[in-house]
Amino acid sequence: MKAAYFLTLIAIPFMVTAQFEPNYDETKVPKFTLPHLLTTFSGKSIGTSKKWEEKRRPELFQFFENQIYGKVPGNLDEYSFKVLEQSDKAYNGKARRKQVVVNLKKNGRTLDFHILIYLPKENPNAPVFLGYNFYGNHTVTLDPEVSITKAWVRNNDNFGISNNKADETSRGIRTNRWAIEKMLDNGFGLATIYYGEVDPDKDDFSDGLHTLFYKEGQSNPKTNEWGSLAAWAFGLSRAMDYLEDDTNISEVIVFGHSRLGKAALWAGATDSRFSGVISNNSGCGGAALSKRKFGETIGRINRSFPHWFADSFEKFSENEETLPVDQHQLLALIAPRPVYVASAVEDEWADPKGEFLSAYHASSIYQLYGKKGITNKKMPDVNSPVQNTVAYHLRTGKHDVTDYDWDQYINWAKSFIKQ
Ligand code: GTR
Repeated sequence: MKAAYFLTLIAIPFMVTAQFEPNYDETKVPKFTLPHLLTTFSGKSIGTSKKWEEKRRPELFQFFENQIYGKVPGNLDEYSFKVLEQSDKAYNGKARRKQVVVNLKKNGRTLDFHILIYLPKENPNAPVFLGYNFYGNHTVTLDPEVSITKAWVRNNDNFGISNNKADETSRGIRTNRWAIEKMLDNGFGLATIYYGEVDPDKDDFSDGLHTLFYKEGQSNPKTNEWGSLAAWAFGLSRAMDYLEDDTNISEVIVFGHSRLGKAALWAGATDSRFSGVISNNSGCGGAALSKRKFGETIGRINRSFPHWFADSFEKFSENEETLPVDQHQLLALIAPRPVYVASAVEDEWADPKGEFLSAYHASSIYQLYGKKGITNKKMPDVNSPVQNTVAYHLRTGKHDVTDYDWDQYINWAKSFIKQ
């Protein structure tokens, strides 16, 4: 009897995971009331951007910080960086390359991460896209001078990565996702970081950024403290500390794909130095509305990736109804700065319609700032971008980052960057 009970206890969580059937049927999307952007939790309506900044934004921000992504527990003790290498001969002399190491210190512990930067030589003070990569800086380019990360990397047979170590075999395997020459030709630069150097993407809090902040005897963040997404967002801000002082860089638009799109959105919400934010296929816990429960859900993401969010987010697993916010309000925290949400037709797991509706519903705060968001509630046709201060496109194809996406981001960024 006791043994059977014990077995049931062990078996249930696995069964729930195994049984998860994502809903891809629009008629089965539950009826829900979207939490109102411009009404405070106590029911007061917000009619000006001033009131938004004084009353509504802070309470929403605190909710996302304490109940979803988790709080950063304090400040660093020390921060420093060093340009390890630079050249003006990259991309056949078209680009200036810099490889910068950033060093973070706290409680006597230390962490290094590397920023790879390409800047168009023709533009001595260029805007850059800043974005994490999934497998190491050496994977975004065939440039033989880019150093290979020594950090833990997820194994990938296709990329020749085993024993969680990257080597020459994986150089350039992700060039398809980073249209570097296109950026350079349009006057933009790229700054990229391997996200695993900031926090390895595994359910293990014994490594990465979190450990720097532990008090004596602590081995996990507290319930309302940061998961990996917030740690990655914090890393983007520390990259920004360097980038904003680099005299060859004018401004920084933060970009991310998928889980790193979720991190980019949170970075945009927490750090107003980013002059624009791009969420590429960020899905659940990113741009997609949670209450639609279409594709990936809160319960599913918390079970598959228990380390991404604060533990406090767990109470909304299979319980989206009680969530007093939704992800359009995350986008709204970025206002009035430009934000771009992009989806892909075959990426139903990320709920393209939920991503679109989020951008649409966030737009009311942009209006209060006199900026144009998404004004038509009907989803635009495939490959027909709508590019205002809030921008959206749905492209053909899969969960990925393509040249088409970069064409749109570059075009849109040109509309608001100071040149
Ligand atoms: C999936 C996850 C998504 C998305 C994606 C990715 O497995 O369910 O939320 O983040 O990974 O990052 O590629």
